[in-house]
Amino acid sequence: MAAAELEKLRNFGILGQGGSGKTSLGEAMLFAAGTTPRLGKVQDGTSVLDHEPEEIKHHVSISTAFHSLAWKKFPMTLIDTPGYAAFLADSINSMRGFGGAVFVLNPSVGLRVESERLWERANENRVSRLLFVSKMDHEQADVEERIAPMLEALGCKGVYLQMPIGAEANFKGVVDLLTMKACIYEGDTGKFAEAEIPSDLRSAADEWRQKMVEDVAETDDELLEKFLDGKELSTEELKKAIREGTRERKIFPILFGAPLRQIGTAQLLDSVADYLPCPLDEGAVEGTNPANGEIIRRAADPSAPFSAYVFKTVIDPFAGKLSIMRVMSGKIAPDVTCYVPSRQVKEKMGHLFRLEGKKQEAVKEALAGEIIAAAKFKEIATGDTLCDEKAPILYDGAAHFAPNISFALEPKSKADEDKLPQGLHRIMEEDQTIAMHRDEETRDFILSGMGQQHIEIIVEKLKRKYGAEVILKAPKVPYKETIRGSASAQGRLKKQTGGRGQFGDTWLKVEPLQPGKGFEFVDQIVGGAIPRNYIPAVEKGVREAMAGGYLAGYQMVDVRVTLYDGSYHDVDSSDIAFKIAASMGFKNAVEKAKPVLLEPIMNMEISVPDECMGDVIGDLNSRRGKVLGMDTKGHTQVIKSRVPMSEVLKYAPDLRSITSGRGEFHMEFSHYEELPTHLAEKVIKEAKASKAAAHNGEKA
Ligand SMILES: Nc1nc2c(ncn2[C@@H]2O[C@H](COP(=O)(O)OP(=O)(O)OP(=O)(O)O)[C@@H](O)[C@H]2O)c(=O)[nH]1
Ligand SMILES: [Mg+2]
Repeated sequence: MAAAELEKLRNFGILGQGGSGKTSLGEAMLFAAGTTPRLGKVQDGTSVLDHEPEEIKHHVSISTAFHSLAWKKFPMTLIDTPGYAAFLADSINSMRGFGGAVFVLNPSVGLRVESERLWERANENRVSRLLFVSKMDHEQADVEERIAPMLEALGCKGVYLQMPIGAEANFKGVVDLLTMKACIYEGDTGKFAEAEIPSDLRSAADEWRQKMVEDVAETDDELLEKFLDGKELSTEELKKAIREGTRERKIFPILFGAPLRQIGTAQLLDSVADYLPCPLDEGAVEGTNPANGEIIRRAADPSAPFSAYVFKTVIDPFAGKLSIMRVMSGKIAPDVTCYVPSRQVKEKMGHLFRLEGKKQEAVKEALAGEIIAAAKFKEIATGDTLCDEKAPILYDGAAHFAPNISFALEPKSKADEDKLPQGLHRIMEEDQTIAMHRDEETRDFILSGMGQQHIEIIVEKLKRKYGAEVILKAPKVPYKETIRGSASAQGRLKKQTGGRGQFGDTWLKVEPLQPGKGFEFVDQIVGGAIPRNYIPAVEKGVREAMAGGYLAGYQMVDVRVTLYDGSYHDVDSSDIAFKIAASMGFKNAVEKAKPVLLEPIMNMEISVPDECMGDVIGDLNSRRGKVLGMDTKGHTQVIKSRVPMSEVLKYAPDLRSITSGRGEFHMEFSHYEELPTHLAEKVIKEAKASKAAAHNGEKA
């Protein structure tokens, strides 16, 4: 791209909750700009944006997709992000690539939690936004009444730049409130003509315009004065104020459309060009000087030293690893040496590509402000800053997301088991929200992620891309153990086997601590009952015994252990003997101190249509859930509740069936509570059985 073109470049994200119509909008834009020969559809699997096989199969976006287009001499990069909770990390990380976005609202559903999370993150990332009210051909009475509570929940000042013409099946187009012309579409052809405002809509349109002018004037003192003096504001003046107000996020222009029927797309693209920022408008971005921690600011200036930020990594079946980055300053080309200040490594830039859906277009160089993919980096990962070693800068890394659910993966065969770690490792390069470890006892692979749907998709990818087939087993609940009472006991090891014996003797007291305090070790040995050099071994023995639990093998927490007496033998005592004695003493004390199991409790926010609320709450009660409160958002009820994790391990499909697919939920860990006795007995029994099975397996 030539430097002169940067002013026209628009990198814009498409953001919004799951299923709001983002990808369909992206497809309509690509088609309207003549980039694609026909309108791609999510439902038919013909979308160039939802191109991954798992996206095509499930009709949802899983990973952010990129495509360039040109609209009236404006080169644009469209960034279509996922909207469902399990995949939001990718959308949030992608916000580092763009300064402007189209935020899609779905008036027939209202606002769900995902929209609010995205909105907050877009605020933090200083993303300017247009609001696009989509699916206007859908059930749509009183659209303004539906939008008002959404704007309130988002806490933003929306300004209508258009008035819709017709509704539902009769939705035909929009009145442009700046030019006061009607744009009327011919059926679903995507063709439209400018016309006079139909006479029956004239007075409503005048009212809408008046409101728009007032809203826009309020963003600028000079304009406001003129407006209050009763003077006419010119279209140019209004446009300039809208552009500035949008850029500064004082206002959020509202537009309408129905992308599936190709209505409203051209006007939205005009607004992207007119009101969303170019990289130069986005202002300087802050980073630090890795040498001294000083703040440095870099604007998207192609003549500055080069720096780039990698916000996403993709493993492409043909091109291999692609590091998707935003050039923050200067320019880049293949063979440039990239310095990674966070790890002090250097790597040469590989071939550069512009991403076009699943395809890539090779380019020779890229300037500040452009989004570009570099092939085959070895060391460089998502979240890295790349820069000129002579002018180093370090930008903030990627946002961290803690996985909230774990499943056990059982390889189907030995061959699958061999392929699994390598495949997972590659998937983890693309997706930093998953974690994996091996269960010592069962030898299962434990995969943690952002939700059940997320884990299921990873299992599909493992099979398709890396040939590793696994069975998904019920997730494991990370129970913990603690004690409710205090007790003291002795732990004594005395062994005489031929030569040197083993001797250790400890007296320990255990007491409960406040929840969350973990572990405290108190040494009260006086008068040399146990020589000082054995005390660390005693503490180690206690810690190891705590990690192994007492009731069912789960980590014991919130216990104070006091070592208050003991004895030793001049020849036979050793670290190992004291370690074993301490562990015995700890178990003997715990046995008398009312040990209990603790279970993790989740905070859940469930959004459901009004009519499903009773069923969803009834179901929550049967899962030992507690409803904490309720919020109404349009026709959606948001239920805030606390539910034990063990009861909602497979909540997604159940909620889907109770609400016919219209419910959504988000959950995160809250705290631990005591597991009721009858359930604890079951967990203890299962733990014993699985230990016995593992033991027999070892012997066999
Ligand atoms: N009636 C109607 N349906 C639409 C329109 N746009 C999209 N849809 C439908 O809404 C559903 C979701 O559309 P998508 O474009 O996949 O939505 P999305 O926001 O990209 O979804 P995720 O990326 O998975 O969050 C699909 O069934 C679309 O066919 C529209 O303008 N009118
Ligand atoms: Mg999508």
